[in-house]
Order: sequence, then C-alpha cells, then structure tokens
Amino acid sequence: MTDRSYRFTHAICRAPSISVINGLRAIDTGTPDLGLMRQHHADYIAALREAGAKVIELSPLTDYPDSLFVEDTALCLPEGAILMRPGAPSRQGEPAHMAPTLTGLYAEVLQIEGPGTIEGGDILVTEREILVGRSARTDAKGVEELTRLTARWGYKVREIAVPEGVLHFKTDCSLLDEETILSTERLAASGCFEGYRVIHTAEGEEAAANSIRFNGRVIMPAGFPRTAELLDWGDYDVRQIGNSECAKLDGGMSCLSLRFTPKI
Ligand code: CIR
Repeated sequence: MTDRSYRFTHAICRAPSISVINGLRAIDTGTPDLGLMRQHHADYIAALREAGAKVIELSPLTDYPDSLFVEDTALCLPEGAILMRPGAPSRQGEPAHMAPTLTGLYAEVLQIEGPGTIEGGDILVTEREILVGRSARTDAKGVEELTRLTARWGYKVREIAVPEGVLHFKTDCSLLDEETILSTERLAASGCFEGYRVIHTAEGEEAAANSIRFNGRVIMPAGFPRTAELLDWGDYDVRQIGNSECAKLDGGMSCLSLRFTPKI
C-alpha cells in the first residue's frame, strides 16, 4: 500500500482578510478576533513547514470573507487538480482565485462545471478510494461530476451522507494513516468507515475530528486533551494549534490548507 493520501510536498494557505468577521457560520458565537486568528494562522503555517511542507501563502481576498478556508476551492490529487463549485453562494467566486496558483503547479487542472455543487471539505481521499459527503453544500450532481472527472485517473468515489447539522464531511473525520480514520461517533455510527480502523473522538470533543495528517505529523486543534491523548497512545506525532477564532466560523485544521504533491 502507498502513503500518497498523507505524504505531500506542498500546501497552499490564504491569509485571513479583515472581512473574515463577516464569514459564514451556522450559529453566532461571537465575532472572531482577527489578531488572534492571524496568530493561530501563523502557528498553523509553521506547523505545516515543520512537517516538511513548502507552503505557498496567498494574499487575503477582501471580497470573500471565507476565502482563508482554501480547502473548499479544489481537490488536489497527484495526477491533477479539480476546481470545485461551492454550494455557498458567497463562496462561488473563490475557485477562480485559486486557479492561477494551481495551473502553475499542475499540468492538468480540471473544473466542476455544474449544475451540481461540491466543496473540498466534503472530500476525504484515502489510499483506496475517495469518500465524498453529501451535505448542505455538496449535492448529488456535484458528486456525480467529481466521480466522472476522477475516474480518468483510476479513482473510485463513494458517497456518504453527512449527518444533519454537520457542515462538511471532514468537519467530523480525518485520515490518520493508510487504514485509520479519526471520526466522531455520530458520523461513524452509519458504518461508513467499515474496513478502516476508526479512532473515535472523546465524548464532548467532536471538534477534534477536523484534524490533518501531513507526512509524519498530525495537526489538531488545541483544547481537546482526551482525544490528543488517544492519538499519543496510537503513536501519532501530534501538534496542537489554537483554533478558537476559526471555530466561530465553523472552520478548522483541514479547511485552512490544500495539501498535495503536484505533478508538472
Ligand atoms: C463556511 O461556512 O463555508 C466557512 N465559514 C467554513 C468553511 C470550513 N471549511 C471546511 O470545513 N472545509
């Protein structure tokens, strides 16, 4: 088995704009503090670099308050990149701003043309398949188009229902290694990870599920000590990053970067 689902050379991040305080959120839990968010963002980029990433830092986009959550704009595979078609109306212009960076790094950049919608936060790539969550942002036609586009590179797509009230599929799960998924119990209860080893987030620590594996590191949000301990026991090399401000906008570790190994 290969390890291409978490072994990467590159990451792309975008700095938060002053407009981030107007970002989308399911429930208003207060205005994000931009200064603290910038500090957390810098810590996050440093952690990616420590894990071996060449990090490309893009400039803030004031017209797009949620544009720091770059993961939703594209799917980056070893063979090529696919620009998404976000379901959130205020985010539909974001992929076009990601396109020039990706065309500079990949020989092949495809595009979800629609009419369906799909966001990167709903896509989890494992060694054996691409799991795609159907959510309020990702619909059947979006999944269908992604299935068609990735088939040319030999990928199998499997659709999964995202639990009601959960923003994206990866809000509730992440890949830890070739065979292991970190997941909330509410997501894993459907049996969607059958055949994988599943580590459940500790009770009351569901937000820890949005973590990332990058090379030898697992980067997880700070403040979830029992889940961090479970990962330590599992021998994962964990780095915790403050996420209090992005969490107010339903964003976390996976949303803040695109992680990949480009093929020129
Ligand atoms: C949104 O609602 O689109 C943003 N406020 C949060 C996006 C989080 N992205 C992700 O989980 N991939």
